[in-house]
Amino acid sequence: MQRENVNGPTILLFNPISTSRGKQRLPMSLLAIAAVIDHDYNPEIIDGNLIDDPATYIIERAIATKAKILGVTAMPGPQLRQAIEVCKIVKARLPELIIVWGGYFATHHGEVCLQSNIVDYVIEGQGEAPFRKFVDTIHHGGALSDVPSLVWKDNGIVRINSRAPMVPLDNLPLYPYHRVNIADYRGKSYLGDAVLSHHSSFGCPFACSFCAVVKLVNQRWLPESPARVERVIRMMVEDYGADSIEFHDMDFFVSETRAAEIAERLTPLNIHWWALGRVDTLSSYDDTSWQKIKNSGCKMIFMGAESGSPETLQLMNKGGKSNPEKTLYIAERMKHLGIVPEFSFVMGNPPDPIADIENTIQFIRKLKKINPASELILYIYTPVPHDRSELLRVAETLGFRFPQTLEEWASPEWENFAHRRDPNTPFFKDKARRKVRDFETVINAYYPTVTDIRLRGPMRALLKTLSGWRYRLEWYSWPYELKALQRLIHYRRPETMGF
Ligand code: B12
Ligand code: SF4
Repeated sequence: MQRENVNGPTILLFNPISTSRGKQRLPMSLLAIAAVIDHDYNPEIIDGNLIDDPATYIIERAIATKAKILGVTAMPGPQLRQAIEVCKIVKARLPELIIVWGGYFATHHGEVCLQSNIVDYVIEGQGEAPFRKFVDTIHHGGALSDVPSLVWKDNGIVRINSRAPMVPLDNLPLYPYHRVNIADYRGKSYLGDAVLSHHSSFGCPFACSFCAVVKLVNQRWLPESPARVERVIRMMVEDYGADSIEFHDMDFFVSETRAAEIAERLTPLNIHWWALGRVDTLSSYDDTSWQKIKNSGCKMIFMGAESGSPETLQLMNKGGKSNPEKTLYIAERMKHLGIVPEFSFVMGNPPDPIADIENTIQFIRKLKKINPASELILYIYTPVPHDRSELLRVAETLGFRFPQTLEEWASPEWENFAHRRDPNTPFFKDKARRKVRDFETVINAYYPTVTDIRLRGPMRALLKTLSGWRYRLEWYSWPYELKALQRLIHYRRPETMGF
């Protein structure tokens, strides 16, 4: 993580802890902003996933390098908790060090960040161009009012500068991978023994009511060209020893021509890969594209199925041509192709969460019958700031409010909220929560996940047998015996991936 200060002033960049040791992914948010300052400054990436006491380390490095700026990325949840804890300590010890936050949480809750007095500035949305301008302004002078996308305090008043125009990804420099130790980020999974990650497009053209991406990118989608994707992945394979790639794009498959060309270019690399897409987009892909995708080593695709009800999909503003029939169709199609579909559902939507859950449970049973290998990720509706969300409007009518301070965000209750599994919203009661979790326990036992690399044959069979009567009778309540067994086996369920 430490490098000689050869290029000019050091800028410290902090990625707070986001997962358990050994499962950390490349800190792409920071690599992206480091890329645009790499030549003229000396970005130093500090990863809370790799060190025990990041606050002390940051203070030491700031003193040693005389850094003026600490950039921090944060998603809601445990990553936010560490961001707050660490910045509090650092601010108290080094009040002159400028702390700037960016990423999902800061973009959604910029004013709350600034009111905390531990965050000096926030950069909203796509970070590269505004961050470069901000860093230059701090080091070489200029007006903060000229830094686009900046949220700042002007004599105590919070100002939000207009957003910077988004920059196409091919016009931005490649990530400076030499700023991290790649071996720290090569992990094992269902895909392979040396998995690295890449983000081959930024944004998404849709505006689903529950989705955090909308405020970040305002329905823009910026794809890397297939040639550049090939260049990066080739480097990961040939120089950094990857045998598989997770594409973390919000919506990898928006363009069929691009996806098919990327697939063709990846085929000679002999890797496995995984990416996220929409059910309706993928349903319209033709056989030739699917064959190319299959041949290139695609093993699994994550899709937001969201609901078994067309009315709820409409309330979610799922857009495009989404409907539950297409989910069933794509599950069948992927069975024949031998690519595992991973479906996420957003359950417990207002105004009638219990009816919504019941409906989606019935739909999931149908889906599993068609393709038992389908992975399931069951989320509970968790509001996000969103100007056009009908769901958020209904939730607010029912009493929902976001926290107004960083302290409140750091509380266990709001940390749970961020995990989207136990959000404790006013319209979502214990009964509904138990219903989802009990169903999940039974269905995960009845159809143990095929991607679990630690779950062996006899254990799969035992789980299936023990859960069989429950599944057949649709009796999901109090599945204590299954919970105990699952704890004992301790298998990796897909929802722990973090999407
Ligand atoms: C990789 C990833 C992870 C990784 C960890 C990443 C890390 N930083 O260590 C793992 C798998 C561990 C993970 C876990 C979780 N994640 Co996550 N994750 C992602 C994912 C897929 C990609 C993030 C990424 O690297 N993007 C690539 C970079 C280049 O883009 P970016 O982050 O947006 O960064 C740009 C700007 O935001 C900005 N920027 C970002 N940081 C900074 C900092 C500064 C200083 C500046 C100036 C600018 C800036 O500039 C960058 C370049 O333009 C996103 C979805 C997505 N595709 O974005 C979800 C996402 C961020 N995760 C999400 C969630 C909910 C989680 C979990 C809470 C899931 C769960 N249910 O448990 C967990 C918990 C994490 C924790 N412990 O706190 C949500 C956040 C929702 C929200 N309300 O904000 C997202 C949006 C997924 C989704 N569609 O809902 N995640
Ligand atoms: S849920 Fe998926 S399709 Fe909808 S806005 Fe978010 S990233 Fe786009």
